[in-house]
Amino acid sequence: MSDPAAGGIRCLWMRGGTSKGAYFLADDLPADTARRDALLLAIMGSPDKAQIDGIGGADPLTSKVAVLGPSSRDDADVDYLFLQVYVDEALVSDAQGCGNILAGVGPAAIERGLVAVAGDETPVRIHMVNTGEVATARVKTPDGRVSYEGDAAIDGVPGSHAPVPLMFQDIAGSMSGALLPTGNAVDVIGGVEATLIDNGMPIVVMRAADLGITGEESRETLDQDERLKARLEKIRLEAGPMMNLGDVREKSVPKMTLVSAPRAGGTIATRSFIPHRCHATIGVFAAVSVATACTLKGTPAGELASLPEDGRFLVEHPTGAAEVLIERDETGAVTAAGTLRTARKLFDGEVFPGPLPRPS
Ligand code: NQM
Repeated sequence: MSDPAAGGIRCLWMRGGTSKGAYFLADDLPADTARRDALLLAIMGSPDKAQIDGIGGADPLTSKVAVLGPSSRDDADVDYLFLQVYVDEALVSDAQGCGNILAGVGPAAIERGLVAVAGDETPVRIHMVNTGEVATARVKTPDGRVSYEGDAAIDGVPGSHAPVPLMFQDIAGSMSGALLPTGNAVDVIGGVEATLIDNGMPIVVMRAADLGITGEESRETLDQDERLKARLEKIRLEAGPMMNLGDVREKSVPKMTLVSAPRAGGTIATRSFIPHRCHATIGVFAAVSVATACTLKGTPAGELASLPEDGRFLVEHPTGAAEVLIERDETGAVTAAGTLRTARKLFDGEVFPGPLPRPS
């Protein structure tokens, strides 16, 4: 591993979907979790609202880390551990995965020589260490190297880029053990009807109207609504143990998703809290989980959704919509899911952490 005292640490800074993060090889970071987390906090500049002394972007969506290594299992090519580095708390959490940062993992694994190019398009099977599941990404590799250029556009990211399709299987109960961890499609918490669901990401789905908002508000408006956020946090702390996630005070799951009827021809409209700030768009696995909730009759999302005939669920969010592909069996149960993302290498070099906290 590179010695932080001696200099920089090898780092790829990439946009993955609508997030941004630092991609490291596991071998370039301390093996000891406490030392690794202290180093990542120093690299990002946390805890500090502005992350002024680090490379973090002062937003949970740009304070993310991917740790890559050779696959520890036969059915995958690369191991990917996701870490959320909190912005204004000295916390690094592995209690969730991230489907947006996942979009950069295939390209990064090829850039770092963990996966060999296999023609004009290279499939990369990614073991998502946080949840134990495998995703397949298809990466454009003309001329023997990763190409980031292309015609694919996703809402929340300006311009167009090379497509990175992602496919998932068996993601139900990724962190909660079951698609519906309480066994119910609807629970009532703090007087609010909620679907506690996990199809890749544990989320709590509630009607926006039941929380006193329309569901059309901007991210900025919702971020300033301290009363709403306090109410959501109270519900979240109750939902955590119900979803087999234990005490979630220091965890970034479950996410809180407020739904309303679609307004732009999509399936459902969402405002997603991750969990203490409103998402500028919506997380990939959160979108898959909401889309799955839309298929459950008699639930807040099921009642508001306008279901597509062709399996292409458009999950509306504050800056557009995310498309989720859902396959269902004859009983209507969701069997597979996928999405289209893009990713881009922003820089490749060495990062220099600020002073590390003294070990206690
Ligand atoms: O749900 C943000 C993001 C995410 C996670 C978050 C994500 C997912 O947009 O799979 O992508 O929910 O904290 O990067």
